[in-house]
Amino acid sequence: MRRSNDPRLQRVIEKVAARDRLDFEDGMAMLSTDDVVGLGRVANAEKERRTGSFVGFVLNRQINPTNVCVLSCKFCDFAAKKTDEHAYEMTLAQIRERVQEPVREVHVVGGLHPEWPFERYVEVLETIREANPGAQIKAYTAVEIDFFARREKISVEEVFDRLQAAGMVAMPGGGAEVFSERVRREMYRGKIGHERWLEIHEIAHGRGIRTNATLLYGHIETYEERVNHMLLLRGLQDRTGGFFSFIPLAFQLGYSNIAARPASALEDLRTIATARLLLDNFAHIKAYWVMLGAETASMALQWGADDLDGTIGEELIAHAALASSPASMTTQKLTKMIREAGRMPVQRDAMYRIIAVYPPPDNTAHWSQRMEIANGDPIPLRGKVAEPEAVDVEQHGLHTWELLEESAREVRRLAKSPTRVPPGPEVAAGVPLTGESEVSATSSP
Ligand code: V47
Repeated sequence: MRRSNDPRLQRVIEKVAARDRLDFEDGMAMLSTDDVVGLGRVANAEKERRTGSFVGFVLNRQINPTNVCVLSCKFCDFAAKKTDEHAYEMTLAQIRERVQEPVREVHVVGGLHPEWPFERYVEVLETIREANPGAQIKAYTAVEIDFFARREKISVEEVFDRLQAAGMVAMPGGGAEVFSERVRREMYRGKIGHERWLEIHEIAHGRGIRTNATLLYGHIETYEERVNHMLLLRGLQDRTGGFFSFIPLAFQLGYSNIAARPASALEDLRTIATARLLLDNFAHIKAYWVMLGAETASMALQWGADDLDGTIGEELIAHAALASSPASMTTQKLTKMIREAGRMPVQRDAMYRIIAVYPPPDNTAHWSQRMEIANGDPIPLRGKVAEPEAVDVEQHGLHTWELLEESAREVRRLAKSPTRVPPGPEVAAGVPLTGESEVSATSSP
């Protein structure tokens, strides 16, 4: 590994080479280094050691059943009070309609409605499961779980019993914000603190529910608070191993007047790379394109990230805060972003199982010069999830994340053989999906 002119980063490089665990000081050195390229080189090497050249994405939909919320977090432009003009409550029929497309994952998160009984939140999951039995439901943040338990005067375990019975299989990582009492008091006083957030995830892990973790950065938090946040997550992961992925969420300014300007692309890349190296027990680091924007998210795939999240359908939280990214992506756009970063796209499910790999086609033109991609028009994918040129990894026993260079070579070899995903209504991994509609692009509102 090349030497860095920054002596503190050089120490990190040597520790990573010796496989010594990084500490608080190393976290601070990474977040504050001017040698962003040197930092990216180490984080990238670590990413490649774990997942080779592969980068994951999922065909998913985000459902935000209501924005009505008892909380008044200063940073949140999504939440509304019941009488606000922009307040909304989705009906179960609307939810049913929104999840009928052939997706692998439905991500559910919304407001803490003062009048909705817990049963209503349970019905949301039942409706999704009934409408699309092939989709895996990743539902409700620790903040919502705590709200349900307090509202119903039942334990967190009982909340999980009901949600799991209704179809929940994984939990998203939202609501973590920054693990700092100072920031909580200043920005989201009414919301649970980090101890309760970690406790709820620990209970989930104890029940075999896998979860994610987020960090909201780029507002009033300090570098010390960011590093502490990551170290607290690492501590829980040491005990449970229940986290799938870490997702740094770049703060969108919206109407909040909290920060003068959004985090720069360099700041985003430093944060992603720091997470990859400090969170040595997290399998995946997600570059969430909705908050980062497509360009920075693509670059993050060379700075330690190995996942882009998904197609989404219609994103409301960041877009309420004026995010300039599109509200959804097609498979074509996601695979283009991944390929432009020199990576091989891997379609995964909500449980991070690999469904299909998209090897490079026999085409020497650069991705951005290929017309059908440059135009960004979706190629219709009626009723199927994997494109015909994807390799059916299940068929070849490659559905594992131990995808190092050898398996990348194997995928390239298979790509030249005739055993591709057959076109048709079934998806590669054999789980039947309902719905016939196109996986289409939606531009931002
Ligand atoms: O909890 C709210 C954050 C989160 C803003 O687990 C904001 O796979 C930036 O958690 N700017 C919801 N962020 C989104 C989330 C998530 C997203 C993608 C994948 C997963 C996963 C989880 O968004 C909230 C809050 O922390 N948020 N407002 C804002 N203005």
